[in-house]
Amino acid sequence: MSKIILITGATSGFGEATARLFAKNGHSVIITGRRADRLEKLKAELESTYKVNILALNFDVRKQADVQKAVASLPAAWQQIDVLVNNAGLASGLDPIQSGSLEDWEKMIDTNVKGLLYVSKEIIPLMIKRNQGHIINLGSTAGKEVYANGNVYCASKYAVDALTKGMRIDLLKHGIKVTQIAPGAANTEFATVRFHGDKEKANAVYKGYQPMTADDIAGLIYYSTTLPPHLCINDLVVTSLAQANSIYFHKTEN
Ligand code: NDP
Ligand code: 8X3
Repeated sequence: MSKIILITGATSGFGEATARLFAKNGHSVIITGRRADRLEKLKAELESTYKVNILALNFDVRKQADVQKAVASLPAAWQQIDVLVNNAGLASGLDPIQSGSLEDWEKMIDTNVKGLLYVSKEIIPLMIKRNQGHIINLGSTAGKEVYANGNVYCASKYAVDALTKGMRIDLLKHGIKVTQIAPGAANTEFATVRFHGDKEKANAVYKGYQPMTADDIAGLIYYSTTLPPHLCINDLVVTSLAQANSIYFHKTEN
């Protein structure tokens, strides 16, 4: 049966790969993000390749009024959202707490924590009305163990971990599934964003081992939505074979 999926941050990485996979499987997808050109391009590509309905919503998850306006603009049929993938997020900087930038801190907290809340606040009532739905939050291994210089990014992902648990408890009686996917390192635009566009530093993050890809994570997000109605993955921590947790990697020299 075709479902309606809303994905935040579908212009790159996990979100884009997830949009492709749901579209490939015949679902209607609401793709969102700040880069309107990428949204339009992806919408056109998915509609023509998979003959599915794609709706693009261009907004910044940090702007509560814009989030509210975007969701309110959805035609009634599109408001029947079956799956919300709270994916939009970022790391900005990798500095010791004593020299971190306020601007980076605010960007991470406003996007990863407040943005996730703003979007959830608009979608949860629509799911409660139907007594069904599935919320999938992108946490991280960074939300399981803190690593050096990860401070605020880790804190924001610990918040996602706590919010996922809180949502799961509060939404139990409404028949809404809540899942956290907590990946380790995956090669997307994530590190380039973290290092403010420095590609050399970003590429170094993925050297000496085989990192996960956006498609790997999209596959798990998709899988979590294919379980029977009485099953819910609460928390799925996933890393490449070469990574044990936030801190321990097995990398080859070079
Ligand atoms: P990317 O940088 O490739 O994608 C991030 C997406 O988030 C983009 O589509 C971007 O869209 C969107 N986004 C960022 N800020 C905002 C904003 N203010 N408003 C709306 N959309 C926004 O990174 P990933 O795909 O790797 O990351 C996706 C999620 O997974 C994040 O939450 C990240 O923390 C998490 N994660 C990533 C891991 C990794 O190693 N890659 C591992 C564990 C978790 P746009 O810029 O167009 O707005
Ligand atoms: C992204 C993974 O290890 O860069 O959440 O924090 S890590």
